[in-house]
Amino acid sequence: MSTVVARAHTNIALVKYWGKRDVERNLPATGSLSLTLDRFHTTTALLDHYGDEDVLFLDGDVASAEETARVSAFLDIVAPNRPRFQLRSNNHVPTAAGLASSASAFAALALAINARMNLGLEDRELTQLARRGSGSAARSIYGGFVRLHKGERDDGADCFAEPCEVAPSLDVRLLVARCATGRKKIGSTDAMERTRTTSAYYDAWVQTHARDLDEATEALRAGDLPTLGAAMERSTLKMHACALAADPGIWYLAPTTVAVMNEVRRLRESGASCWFTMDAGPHVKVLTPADTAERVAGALRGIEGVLKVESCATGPAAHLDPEPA
Ligand code: 2P0
Repeated sequence: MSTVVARAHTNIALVKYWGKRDVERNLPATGSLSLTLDRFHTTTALLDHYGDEDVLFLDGDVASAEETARVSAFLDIVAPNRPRFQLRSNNHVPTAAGLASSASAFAALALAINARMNLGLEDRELTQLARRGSGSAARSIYGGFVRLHKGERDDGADCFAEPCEVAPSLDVRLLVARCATGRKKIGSTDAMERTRTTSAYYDAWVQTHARDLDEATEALRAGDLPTLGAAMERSTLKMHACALAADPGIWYLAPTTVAVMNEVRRLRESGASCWFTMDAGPHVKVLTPADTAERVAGALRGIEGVLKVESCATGPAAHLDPEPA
């Protein structure tokens, strides 16, 4: 009958989510704050299909049984009596290497199923739906800077994302420095659970998180980039320290990652405004004002082992796409 195509852009957390308060409902133990990026996105087409099972194509290839099952389970939560679909998902994101392709993928899927089944969900409800697929996906429903509230309720009704208030003067870029090739060794869902259940620092991570989130939120409102950058670095270093202290320890940082972190600090000591953040992968994302982005990117490109540096601006909200996936 119909084909629905949705597009969602990926996001990078400045204040991180790491750990769940409810695994079944995928409720985060902390809030988070992110920037949706213009450069990386996922396009997902939902097509009618008359087989007994969903069929998922990822970047043109039939997906694994595990990947298909994850998507089918997500669609079943949303619409238990739905028909089966053929899904074509194309990632314009380096998959599973710490650039959060699951964020854009589940945000696009939430939008597509909402349209296809005429569910009539508003944006806030879409963030809650996307979160069931992947915690970070809640934030990719919106463009720009987005805050995900962890909520307190057991049913997750108060866990949702919303856009942040941002000072008009704030004009930033996020430089993505790719520091290694290949897929990550441990997925973030498993890594978060191991961290939560074994890391000696987990409670401290959760307890000190709100201060970083509130400071970053207020800094955005005030256009105070140094305060935002400091909260961002603090959050990523605490997240990685917490994962390092899991048993067995988890680390995503490669030698080149550390070289980039050192260079960012050196640049800052020499007067440049720039701050780093890393996710569940070796790449480093560097926040910097738009007017210094080229200079900072040039310095990062000069580091041995850095494969590519791409400059990202603020990306748009997830939307239905008239173009084929
Ligand atoms: C984040 N990450 O806030 C953090 C920082 C990675 C490091 O959210 O288990 O794929 O599907 O909810 O969203 C990546 O984890 O995890 C992530 P699930 P998700 O962006």
